[in-house]
Amino acid sequence: MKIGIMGGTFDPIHNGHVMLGEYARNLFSLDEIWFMPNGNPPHKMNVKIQSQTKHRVEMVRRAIADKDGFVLQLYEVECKDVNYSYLTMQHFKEVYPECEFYFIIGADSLFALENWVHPEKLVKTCVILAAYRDDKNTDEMMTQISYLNQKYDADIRLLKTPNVDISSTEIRHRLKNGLSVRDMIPESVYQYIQEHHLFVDDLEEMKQKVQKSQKESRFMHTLGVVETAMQLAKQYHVDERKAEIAALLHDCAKGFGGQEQLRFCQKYGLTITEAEERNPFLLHAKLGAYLAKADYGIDDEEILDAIRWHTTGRPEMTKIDKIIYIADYIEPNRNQAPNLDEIRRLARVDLDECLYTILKATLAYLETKQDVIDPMTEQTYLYYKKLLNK
Ligand code: DGI
Ligand code: FE
Ligand code: FE
Repeated sequence: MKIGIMGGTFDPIHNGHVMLGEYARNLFSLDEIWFMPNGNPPHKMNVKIQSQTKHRVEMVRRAIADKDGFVLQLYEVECKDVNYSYLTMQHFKEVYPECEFYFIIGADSLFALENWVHPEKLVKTCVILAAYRDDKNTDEMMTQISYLNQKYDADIRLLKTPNVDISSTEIRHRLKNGLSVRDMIPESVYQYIQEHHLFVDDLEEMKQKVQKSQKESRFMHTLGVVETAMQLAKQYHVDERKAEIAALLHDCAKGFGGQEQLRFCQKYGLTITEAEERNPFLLHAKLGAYLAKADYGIDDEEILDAIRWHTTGRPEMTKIDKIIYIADYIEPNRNQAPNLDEIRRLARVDLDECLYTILKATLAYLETKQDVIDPMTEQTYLYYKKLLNK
């Protein structure tokens, strides 16, 4: 058996990797290509590997699932020690003595090979295929290959590949910025990335930033809204990730006092209504939407709207608007409002009924307190009252 080894971080695996495997198999009549995601690559010890090993592995599994002779090799991932190629290959040689191995490397690695750990031991275990793009000058590579072959008594050969200009770094960058990567990765890998929200902005970072901006009790409330909103999103088939972000950021402007909020709104050119002037605390919703975009980099209008309308609501609320509005009211740390048990029950049964009940209770509460009633709260109430024939 002739076996090609394609090691890599595969973060994510892309069409260039798959194609390289195919070229190697065809040009050198290999029986199998082992795709081997690395666990602890020595040269990347300091670099944060972007997606967890589990995801890198699953993406490879999907990318090669329908390719004859392509095999997922988990040896390095399961190996607890740092992965040195010479050790991995010595292991394969020992376990599969009858196999001939072809270790596939890129052009860059060809020029770094001397700095690897024990290159002289590596070359004893396998043929090395140095991939180069056929639009590049080969002289330099040929010189390096002869040099290394002589120095180590190695069998290094050129592996001609077409010019596929794809890199995992660029794919991660494009995904982060919402650009298309569809012709750079297999469809199945794309689906997997979407399903698991890989390579999008790190929510942990966002969470820490919110935490820093809020008092502890407020942050506890925020986490309660996140949890509740995600449950509701799941039940009502709303994108859970969007609900999570909207919930996390819904009170992100709440750390500022009323006067500060007024000043910020003026500074950022946000309109201030009469009700908001009289009770600047109402501004934290629209200021929150502004900051979610400006400070937290959220562009999604559905998320921004859910934040913008979370205090007053609005007529014709979207499902995510409703979920944030309701979660804000019923999250587990809330215990003041009357009738909470009934409202919590309603949330699981009928979003509109629940919404209406909260609006009604809020207006009643504001009236007893003689507090400013934002016309939008009133309008929202009337809209849902009519809609539900109350
Ligand atoms: O920011 P939170 O305290 O988590 O929640 P929120 O943004 O929904 O604010 C809740 C308060 O908002 C609650 O005490 C009712 C009040 N509210 C809702 N509509 C109006 C309102 N307050 C005034 N003054 N006017 C309104 O129209
Ligand atoms: Fe709020
Ligand atoms: Fe809130």
